[in-house]
Amino acid sequence: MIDEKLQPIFDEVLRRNAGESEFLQAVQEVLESLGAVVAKHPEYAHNALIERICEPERQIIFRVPWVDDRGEVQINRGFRVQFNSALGPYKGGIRFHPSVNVGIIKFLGFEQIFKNALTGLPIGGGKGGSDFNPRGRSDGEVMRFCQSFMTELYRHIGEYTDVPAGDIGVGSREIGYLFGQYKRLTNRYEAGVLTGKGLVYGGSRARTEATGYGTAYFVQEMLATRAADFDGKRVVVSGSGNVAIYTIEKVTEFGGKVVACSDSAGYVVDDEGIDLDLVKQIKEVRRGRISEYAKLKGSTASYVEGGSIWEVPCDVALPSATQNELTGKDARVLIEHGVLAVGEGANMPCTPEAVKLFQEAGVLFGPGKAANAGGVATSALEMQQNASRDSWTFEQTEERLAAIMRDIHRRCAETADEYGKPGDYVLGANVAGFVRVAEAMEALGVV
Ligand code: NDP
Ligand code: 2IT
Repeated sequence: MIDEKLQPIFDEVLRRNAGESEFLQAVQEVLESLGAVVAKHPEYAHNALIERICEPERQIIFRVPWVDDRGEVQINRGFRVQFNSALGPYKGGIRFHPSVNVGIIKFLGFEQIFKNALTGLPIGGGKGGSDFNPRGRSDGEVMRFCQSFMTELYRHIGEYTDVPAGDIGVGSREIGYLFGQYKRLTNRYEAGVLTGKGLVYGGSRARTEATGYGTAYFVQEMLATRAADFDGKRVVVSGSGNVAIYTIEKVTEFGGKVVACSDSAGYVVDDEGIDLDLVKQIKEVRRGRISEYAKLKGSTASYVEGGSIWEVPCDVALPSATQNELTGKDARVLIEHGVLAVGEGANMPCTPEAVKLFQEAGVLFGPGKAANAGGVATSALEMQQNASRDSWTFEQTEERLAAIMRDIHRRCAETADEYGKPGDYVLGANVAGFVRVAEAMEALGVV
């Protein structure tokens, strides 16, 4: 429920962003958390501060023409939403997926504001992307697409302005092509303009692993509040991309047994525990489908086409694919199977109904803006290394990441306690993130 004082703000957001369902869903969830804050700190509602947080500072939409391998001209749409720069340059990933539209980029950019604030690092919130579908495209096609995308984007970004990174469909290959074109267009070796770079041209160690590792660290902290840990737990991780792979890696290191993962076509179950080297071979090297896992692994593994991965019984569920992939129906099944904790590796993977069911059932629930903040936090560490022309060891970087995740957990938990909702990480994350942004916005005046 949105507090009656904040309802007119949401009504206006609804009117102005009609039909952008994911964006409206993300705003509604945050506004539902803010009633108690404005009661305690009326100054945060002055000068239309909350209305301003809900309106992007700048939205850029552009045409991306490119030539495919058959010589035919293709047209895609590019986006960059520069949502909030009160705490630092806009920061957030770029998503290439056919489903991308302005509402999805705005939801992601909005979430990013609070996530980035929670890291405690000096980064504002933004997000970008395109409806380009990299599936089945050659390296040459992906390169030409990235070059055309950057040919417009370069004028809007910069190390002090806006620093994109990867997201769905954008990994180190795409970041390399984007950085190459930025360098060519500007004639500047400005490493801090993008993060998620390869190690040989200014990337940070542990950035590839950071989101997944960070999610595992965050969930470990949640489990510890119930005197539990990953050891011996059955874990299900959806997706099999960057976040899923490194979540599986760290959870396994922590003693958990990951028994299932997926892609958009189906899921695999392996009661021996997922063989991560095989998943990496299929997904990172061959860019193949998860169905191949069952064929290659043999009798312990099975592949289920379509269906819901959340039917696989588990103690810990880590949705790490995409928004709204875990519904109320799935949540009921997980609760029936006795799930102890759910951590969002993806952005907003659980529907509002699912979140409510988990919380009512007393399941530990870590929202994405806290649980998956390790990726962007390590991007900020990459920016630090670029600014100081330094390069840290893997251990040093992972130690910083682990400390940041423990800190985010503590801040969310303490904020939930302060507002009389112990264990409510949704409230804790929204409020702790909001307060930091609100204080900066108040100080900076009406801009
Ligand atoms: P990848 O592109 O590496 O992997 C995405 C995975 O999710 C693939 O297995 C993909 O399957 C699956 N997937 C994507 N879209 C859908 C869909 N519509 N339905 C079902 N499955 C789908 O992306 P990431 O791992 O980087 O991102 C995963 C999630 O984590 C996203 O929500 C992203 O926003 C979030 N995130 C990413 C961060 C990062 O640093 N990369 C940081 C924080 C959050 P298929 O191959 O079949 O499409
Ligand atoms: O959703 C996210 O936090 C990301 N895709 C990572 C953003 C970043 O700038 O590293």
